[in-house]
Amino acid sequence: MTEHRPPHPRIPAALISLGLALIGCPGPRQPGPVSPTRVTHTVVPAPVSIRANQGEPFRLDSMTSIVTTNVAEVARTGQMLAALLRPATGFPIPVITDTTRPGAIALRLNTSATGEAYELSVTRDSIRISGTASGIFRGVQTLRQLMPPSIESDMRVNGPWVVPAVTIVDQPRFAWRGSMLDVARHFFTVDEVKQFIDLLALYKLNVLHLHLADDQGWRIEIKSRPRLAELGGVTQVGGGPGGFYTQAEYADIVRYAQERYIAIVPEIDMPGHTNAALVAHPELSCSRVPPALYTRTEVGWSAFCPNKEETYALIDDVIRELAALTPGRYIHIGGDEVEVLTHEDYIKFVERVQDIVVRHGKEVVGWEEIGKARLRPTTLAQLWKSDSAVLALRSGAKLIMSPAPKAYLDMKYTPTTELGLTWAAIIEVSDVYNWDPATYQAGVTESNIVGVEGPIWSETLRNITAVQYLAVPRLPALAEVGWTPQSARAWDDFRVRIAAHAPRWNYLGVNYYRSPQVPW
Ligand code: TNX
Repeated sequence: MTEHRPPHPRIPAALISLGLALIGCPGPRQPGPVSPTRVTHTVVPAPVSIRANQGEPFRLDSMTSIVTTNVAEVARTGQMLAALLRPATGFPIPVITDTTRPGAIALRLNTSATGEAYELSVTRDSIRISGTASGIFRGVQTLRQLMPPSIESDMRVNGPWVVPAVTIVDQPRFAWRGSMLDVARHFFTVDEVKQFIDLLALYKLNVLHLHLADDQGWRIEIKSRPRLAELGGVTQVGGGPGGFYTQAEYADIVRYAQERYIAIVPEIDMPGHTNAALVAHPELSCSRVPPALYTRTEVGWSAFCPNKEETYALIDDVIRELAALTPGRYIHIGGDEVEVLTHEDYIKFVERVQDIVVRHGKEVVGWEEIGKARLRPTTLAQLWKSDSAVLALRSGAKLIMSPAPKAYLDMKYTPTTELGLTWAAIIEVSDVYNWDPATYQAGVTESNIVGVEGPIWSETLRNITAVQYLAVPRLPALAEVGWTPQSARAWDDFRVRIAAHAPRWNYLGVNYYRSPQVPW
């Protein structure tokens, strides 16, 4: 996607402030002790800097308009904001390009801004959001959270629609802030995936990693290999009907995410977790014996045969079609939990598939086990169990931090939580919040990390309501880990802010866990 910038090199916040100071801008204020302008707010993730302006707040009324530049991307964000504001307020909220109109919400590109940075300033007379195109979209989410939760209502409700007079200067700590949805163990419809994307957008996440193939199901149409989805997509955990996305449906998901500045990272897990593919193509297993469909949840037992050219011919077809469907830079090749191949065969496989992905113009993400192979410096390894991620650093590859005891959002909240698993940990909201990706793993520093991701494996999750229950409020907590400077984060502050989001989730129809740690 156009605004999904390369994750590195990243510029430390301090250097950006210094740069802004040199060109005469105040730059982000350092978070610090109570100042006279300190503002209480409920924005999640907490912005880098927020201070109160003199004077009255802004009030939306029947005259409020949205003024955008005529850059199509910004105009589209303006239309999305208008669509959000109209139902609850009942105001017409025209979207126009007339810059002289008073009482307006103005969205402006700032050509010197980078990444997802934005500034938001509110006075009695206007609201201005400026930044990159993606930054403006992020700033709109902040504006949304500065308004009463009832702004999310799809029926007209009473205001007043007051926005406090503040100035916010904001940008993310990490370039990669994601979640993963496992659509293989249980299948989720296009509409359910879009609902999940809406949740990511509200909390300024910018990556949705889709786990598209596993033992139980193959979920994406591959036109040159139609058997994969037709035979491999027919069931799921527990034996339900499963399903798959046609390429047109998948492209619709990608476009929906792109409009929200979220990159879809497609994962085809291999060489293990491949039973569904082998049902369709038994010639790719070393034994050639056609396997049965699988609907239970053990892992580690299936594998593509790494010594057959047919294996790489199929992978080439799959990656070529996926690359054509992927505007983002990355394709995820899995690589986890292979218990039936030799070390040498595993390494050879990963290196060959890495070359295939690069030949199709994309870069590789893999679970941390791929660190055992020779990686390209542009490859990303996803830490989950901390046993081989540091090996990936030998080649200059960087890490996505998804340590299971902190970031696995498919774990139970408490031993009695009905949904979820327990193998990695029991994970309350504060556990997700209280860690620093830059100090979590010995041998890994901030410069080795592109960001954080919260995987949601779906062995126990049969619909999006169940996914939401495990994701909320832990995904907003992880979003703050990824966005907000470490020095500006505090659990006691977060728990109060996130409590105020419950009415918003109720209006949005989002299921959530009422953690006893949060003062609802
Ligand atoms: C481990 S995490 C897996 C998945 C399971 C998950 C359940 C990883 C790379 N592999 O196959 O679904 O645990 O929490």
